[in-house]
Amino acid sequence: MTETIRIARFVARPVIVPMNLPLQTSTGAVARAPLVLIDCETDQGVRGHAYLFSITPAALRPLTAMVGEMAEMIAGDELLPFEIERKLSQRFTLLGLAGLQRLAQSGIDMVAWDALARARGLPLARLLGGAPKPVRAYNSKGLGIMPAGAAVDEAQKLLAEGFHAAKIRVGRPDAREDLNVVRAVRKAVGDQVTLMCDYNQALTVAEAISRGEMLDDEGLLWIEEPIRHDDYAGCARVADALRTPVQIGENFDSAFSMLSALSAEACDFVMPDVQRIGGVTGWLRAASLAHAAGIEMSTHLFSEVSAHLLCVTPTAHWLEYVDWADAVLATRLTIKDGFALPSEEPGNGIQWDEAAVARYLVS
Ligand code: SMN
Ligand code: MG
Repeated sequence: MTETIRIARFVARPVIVPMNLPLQTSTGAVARAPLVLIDCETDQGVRGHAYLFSITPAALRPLTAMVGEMAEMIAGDELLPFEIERKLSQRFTLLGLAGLQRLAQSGIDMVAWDALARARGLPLARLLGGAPKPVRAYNSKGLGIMPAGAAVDEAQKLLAEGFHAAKIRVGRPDAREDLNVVRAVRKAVGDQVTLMCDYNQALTVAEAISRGEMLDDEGLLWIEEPIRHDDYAGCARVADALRTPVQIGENFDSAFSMLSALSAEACDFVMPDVQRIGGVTGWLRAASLAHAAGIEMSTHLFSEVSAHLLCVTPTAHWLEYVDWADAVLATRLTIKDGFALPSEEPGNGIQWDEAAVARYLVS
C-alpha cells in the first residue's frame, strides 16, 4: 500500500550570502548571492530543501513573497509535483508564466521533488528512475571580465579545485581584449583543458558573427549567449555562420521556449536553468525535447540539484559548477578528476547550515 503524503507547509527565507569569487559579466557584476531558501514539510514531518537565486538583491523580497503566496495555494495538497505544476500553471496562466512567477513556481517544484525523494528515502536521481553517477563538470565560478594576467591566475586556481574545464566571460568593449584573454588562458592551461566562453547577450548579430569568427580557431567548446537570448532567428544566423557551437538556454522560461528555439535551429547546444525551465518537472520535459532533437543538454547554476538531473538526461553534456550557495550549505558537491559526484543520500544534496542561515538572513 502506498501511503499518501501531503504538504503540511512551506517556509521561504531570504538570505544574502558572500561569494568566494565575485563574477564580472558583460552586463554587470554579481558579488553577493541573494537566495530564497525554501523548505517543504510533509504531514509526516519530512523536510525538503531547495533554493532560488534572485541574481539582484532588488528581486529578493518580491521573490520570497511570491513563493509564500504560491505555497499557500497548495498547502494541504498531496505531494505530487506533476499535479502541483498543473494547478499552479492554471492559476497563473492569465498573469503569465514568466519572470518572478516562473522562478517561484520552479522553486516550489524543486522543493516538492526533494521532499518526495526524502520521504521515499531516495536520492533525487533514483526517484527519477536513474542513479547518482559522475557527471562531467566545468568550474564556472570565476573568470569574469578581467585582464589577461588575472584571468590566467584565476584559471589555474579554478582548475586546481579538481576540474579540467572552465568558462571565460567575454564581451569586453574591445574584441581583441577578449581574444588576448582566451589565448593567454589557453597557453597557460594547455590543450587538454576544455574552455567555453559566455557573452551574456552582449552583441548584435553582426558583431556576434565577426567576433565569433575571430574566436573560431581558439578551440572553444562553445560560444554562449552571443546575442539577445530570445532572438532565435538571430541566434540561428550566428550559429550558421560559426564553426564553434553556439550554446543558449539559461533564459528558456519553459520547455515551450526551448521548443521554439530548437524549431528555429537557434543553437547547437542547450543549457536550461532549473529555476527558469520549471524546476525538476520542467527539466524532465526539456530533457525529452533535447533527446528527440539529438542535441546536447548542459545545466546552468544550481549545481546540487542539476547534478542529479544530468544523471537522468539522455543527452547529458556538462554540469556548470558554481559554489554560490556554499555559505549556507552544510553539504558540498564532491568534485573529482573533472567530474561532480552526486551523493547517494536521500534528496537533492541540499542541507542547510542553520547557524549560517541565521547569520545571513535578511529581516
Ligand atoms: C551567469 C548567469 C547568471 C549569473 C551569473 C552568471 C552566466 C553563466 O551567464 O552562464 O554562468
Ligand atoms: Mg551564461
